[in-house]
Amino acid sequence: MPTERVSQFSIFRTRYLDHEGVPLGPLPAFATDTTSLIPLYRAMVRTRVFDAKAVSLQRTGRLGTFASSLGQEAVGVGAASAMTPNDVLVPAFRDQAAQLWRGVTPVELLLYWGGDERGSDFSGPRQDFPISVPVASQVPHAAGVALAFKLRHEPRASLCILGDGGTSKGDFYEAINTAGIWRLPLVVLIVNNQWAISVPRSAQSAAETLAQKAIAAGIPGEQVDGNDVIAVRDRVGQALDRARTGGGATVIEALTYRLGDHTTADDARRYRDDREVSEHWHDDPILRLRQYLVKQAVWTRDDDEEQLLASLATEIDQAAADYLATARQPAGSMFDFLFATLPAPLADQRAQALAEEAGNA
Ligand SMILES: Cc1ncc(C[n+]2csc(CCOP(=O)(O)OP(=O)(O)O)c2C)c(N)n1
Ligand SMILES: [Mg+2]
Repeated sequence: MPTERVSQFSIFRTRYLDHEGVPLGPLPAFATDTTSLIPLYRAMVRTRVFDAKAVSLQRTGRLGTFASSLGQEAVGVGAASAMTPNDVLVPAFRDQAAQLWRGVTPVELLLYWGGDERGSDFSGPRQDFPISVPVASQVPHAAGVALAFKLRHEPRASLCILGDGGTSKGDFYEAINTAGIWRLPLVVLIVNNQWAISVPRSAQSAAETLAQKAIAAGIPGEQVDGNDVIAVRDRVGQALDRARTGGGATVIEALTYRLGDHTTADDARRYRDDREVSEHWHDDPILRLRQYLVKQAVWTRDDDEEQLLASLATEIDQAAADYLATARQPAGSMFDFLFATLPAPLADQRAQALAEEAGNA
């Protein structure tokens, strides 16, 4: 038959520590000084403490709907710790681990989830994008950021995070196609937490890996163990370096697991087996790194851990108090920051909101 093979591809997965925190081989250079991993560990625990506080604020009627990142902390911390301050983070709604590392404050995140626009007006990483709740709409934005860097000849990269479900959206395909053809300094990090609300990964795509979607865009795709913060930092770091030096875009699929409900508005027990969840607790990214640090004798389960938890409780309790003490914005604010000129129907709604607010005062 006059047929020849014209293309073939493989997808590789990187992991440095096994589930019990035992190295599978030599660690990357940044991790050879074990104490340099302690900030990563602290940041993962900080995210978890923050998430628990946010869920309890929602449960007691003091926060809006919230998306916990329980179990996924290594993805955000690993990725954000590989960025330079000049890179731009373009996050989805479950990426507080990355945002906190970048310098978004816990108070700002709570304001955001409490419905206050000022929560997106970061005091820290001014160039980072606000949270995107519309699934995958942030990926073309991130490609646009990368295009701007390229046109201005700036050695910076754009890091976009989205979920496994988001990779089914046209936005994702369009953005990576553009990134491929224009060789954009973009890293697209897929957080494959195995679920998109109640849709399991197996029902999301017939592709064997989500990383291989990159191949059709002409860019490299790979998997990383998303519960191994060392692996995430290493692979995202390499991709960012390549992006900043003219090597183009990369898609990285981080394999992890959503240990919590989709959001506080969800009850995952209605569609997910408890046993599946408890099995995944054995693969907790925080436990994995802690086991390694303890074995390396740079961390103790009692003193160091207790001190960390105590100082984080103080920090996050204070953030919650500051959030709760923040004076509300006037009702008109929700109309004021989207349009240069407010369309007439919205102007009517604005007037009505102000009148109701005055009546309630
Ligand atoms: C455009 C759009 N469609 C639907 C929704 C409702 N929605 C919110 S989250 C979500 C699933 C997202 O799954 P995934 O991309 O895997 O991210 P994860 O929630 O697991 O972090 C959906 C359908 C939305 N926010 N935006
Ligand atoms: Mg998901």
